[in-house]
Amino acid sequence: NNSVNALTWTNYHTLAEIHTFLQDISNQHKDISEVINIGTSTEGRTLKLIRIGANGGTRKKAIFMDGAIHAREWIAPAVATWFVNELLTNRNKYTTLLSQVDFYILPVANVDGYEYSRTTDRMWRKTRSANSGSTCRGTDPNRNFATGYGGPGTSTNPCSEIYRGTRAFSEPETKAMSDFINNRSTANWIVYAALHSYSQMILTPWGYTYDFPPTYTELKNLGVRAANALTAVHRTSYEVGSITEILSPGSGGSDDWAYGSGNFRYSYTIELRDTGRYGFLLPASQIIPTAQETWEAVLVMANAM
Ligand code: ING
Ligand code: ZN
Repeated sequence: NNSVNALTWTNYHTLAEIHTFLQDISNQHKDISEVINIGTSTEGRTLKLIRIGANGGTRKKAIFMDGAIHAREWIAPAVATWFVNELLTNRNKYTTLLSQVDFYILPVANVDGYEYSRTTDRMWRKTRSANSGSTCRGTDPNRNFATGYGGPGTSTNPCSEIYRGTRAFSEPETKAMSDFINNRSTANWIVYAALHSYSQMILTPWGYTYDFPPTYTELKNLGVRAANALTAVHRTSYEVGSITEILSPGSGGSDDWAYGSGNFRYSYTIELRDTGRYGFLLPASQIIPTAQETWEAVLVMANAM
């Protein structure tokens, strides 16, 4: 079947190609994976994630990763699908890990925005929902989660790139993610990693306040270990710290919610390559090296569970 594994990591792909890849590779590895539709976007597209892990008992330790919550950050789904391919194609390398940990990978969280960025406006960031009383579209899904919702680093202006929406989880995409995480009784969530670009940073909560979270030392220590493993691959430098410490406030982010809701012990936003030379327009020739190095960081996180 020549449609199987029909994804490459030398160019960026459409949503349809990504979704077909997930289903095809899962069909080849049915014993340790499944594709789960977790919801439907504003424009009616399916939110597809893949669970990878050997069937263990109930409440298996689990890591959740999402990509392309922001539409223009194309490197995120490229890296996420590379992870899926790595885990399944080289499954024999990961037998012990996959017996202990379930990976839940949602390569494209903002499906409508991602397609809009591919077809119409390369620099689109937000969802594509209509805003009443405005001709501007979209909510920033990374300002739409409930923890710290409406705080600093957000906007009430529907035309803003950091528009927070009318209320927490107003977007079907963020609602689907939080419902899935809250309701997945077979997952013992430990690590949450949101894949974004760009800046080369591993960020911890909080984004909504300058205060540090109660377990900041633990979050930072694992983040530093992950960054060191990443850097060892291609000598790419990474910064590690809380969002407000090394960036600026942003409230309603997915990582603040993952941690603040109590669902996850560890929560990170990983800002992938680069530091601004190409920015969101990272050449496809950098997909594989970016994925290789980031994978080592993810393995440090997964092995800490
Ligand atoms: N950066 C993140 C953003 O949403 C962030 C930084 C993460 C802010 C988490 C707040 C919470 O703006 C990118 N590149 O999207
Ligand atoms: Zn982003």
